Formats: sequence, structure tokens, C-alpha cells
Amino acid sequence: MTAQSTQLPIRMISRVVHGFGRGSKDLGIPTANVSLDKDTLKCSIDDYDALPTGIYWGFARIGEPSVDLSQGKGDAGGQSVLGRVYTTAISIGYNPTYNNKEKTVEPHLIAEPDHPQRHASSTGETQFQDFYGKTIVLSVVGFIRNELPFEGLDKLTEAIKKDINDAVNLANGSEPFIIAERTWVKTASDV
Ligand code: ADP
Ligand code: RBF
Ligand code: MG
Repeated sequence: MTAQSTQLPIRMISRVVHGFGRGSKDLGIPTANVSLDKDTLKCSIDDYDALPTGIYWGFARIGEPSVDLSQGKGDAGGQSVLGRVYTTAISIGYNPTYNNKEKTVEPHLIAEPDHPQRHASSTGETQFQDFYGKTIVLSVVGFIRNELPFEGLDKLTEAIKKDINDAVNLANGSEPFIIAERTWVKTASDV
């Protein structure tokens, strides 16, 4: 099932877990896999099976805002990933190029254009330090496209790079619902 726009935004609070380690290694595009464990995940859609597959854009924050604000100020240049709101390109589904058996929710966090990590990955996308085990606050705001099987990793990487570009352009809008989701991600402690 693909999300109808009436189902959006989908709000989640969970933890970052390990996937297959392919995002960075195969594609040069790391994705923070969201724990879908019932005891860990808080989600505005109750039924896990009802989470709609597809490629989306939205906003994400890693870590608690109170802790992270102080860390953000204290580190070198204030560039820590923690506590800040990032635009994100999100995959929800079965990665049909790989034929996964389990559904995953995987946001790629996109740093601001002038951030030193913005082009640090092997394919020129955002690469932060690892943040496994941290809290993730995620709002899935808009639909980009259906997930597709690609012939070869170059084609998949090329498509995801276009999604990242689309996500940045769409998230730059100033419509009230966009501002509302950005604000929710910044401050939320519950869905
Ligand atoms: P996995 O299969 O374990 O999810 P990935 O290769 O997809 O491995 O890498 C994801 C991990 O990389 C995240 O859990 C996070 O700790 C880290 N990471 C670094 N930069 C980013 C980013 N821009 N977006 C998402 N995760 C990132
Ligand atoms: N995987 C696919 O098999 N087909 C896709 O169309 C697809 N689109 C993606 C779009 C974005 C924005 C992201 C972040 C990931 C996408 N993926 C897709 C998932 C990708 O295969 C997965 O992140 C890696 O295999 C690492 O788990
Ligand atoms: Mg991943």
C-alpha cells in the first residue's frame, strides 16, 4: 500500500538500529534504520503493517533536544549531528533491488549545503559519525515516488541522489504544514 496524502504526515519516535550495512558500503548513502520493535516504536499509525511503502521526504532529529543543545554548542564548530533538525529522504518498504523479506523505514539525513559533512560519503552525499542506538524523531511529510527494483547499484544510487535533491527542494517550502512538522521534530517527546 502506498500512502495517500491523507495519511501524511506520519510521525515516529524510535531508536536507530543496525541494518545490513549496505547503505554506506554499496551505495555511499547511509540510512538510519528505524527500530520497528513494538516496545520501542511510537508512531502516529498504530498498525505496523499499515505503514505505506514508498520514497518520501521529511524531517529527522537524532538524540534528545535538551542534551543535544549543549553538545551542539560545546563541540568543534557546533557541527554535531545531535539535536538538530535535518531534511531527510526516506525509504519505507522492502528495497526491491535487494528483495528484503522485512519492511524497513530508512531515512538518509541531509546536511545543510555548507556543512563539512554534506559531501563526505563515497558518492558525495552526507556522511556523519555513526549514531546507532540513539533516539530518532522522524516526520514523513510528503510522497516522492514508489520504490522500484533497479538493474544495478549505479542506477539505484543515481535515483536516490535525485530523491535527495527533490527532498531538499520540497522541504524548503514555507507552507504552514511544512513549518509545523519541522517544529514538531525539533521539540517532540511524544507522537
Ligand atoms: P545500516 O545497514 O546498519 O543502516 P548504513 O550503511 O545504512 O548501515 O549506515 C547507517 C548508519 O550510518 C546510521 O545508523 C548512522 O549511525 C550513520 N549515518 C552517518 N551519516 C548518516 C546520514 N547522513 N543519514 C543516516 N545515517 C547516517
Ligand atoms: N531501494 C530499492 O530497492 N529501490 C528503491 O527505489 C529505493 N529507493 C530509495 C530511496 C531513498 C531516498 C533511500 C534513502 C533509499 C532507497 N532504497 C531503495 C533503499 C536502499 O536499497 C537501502 O537504503 C540500502 O540497500 C541500504 O539498506
Ligand atoms: Mg541503513
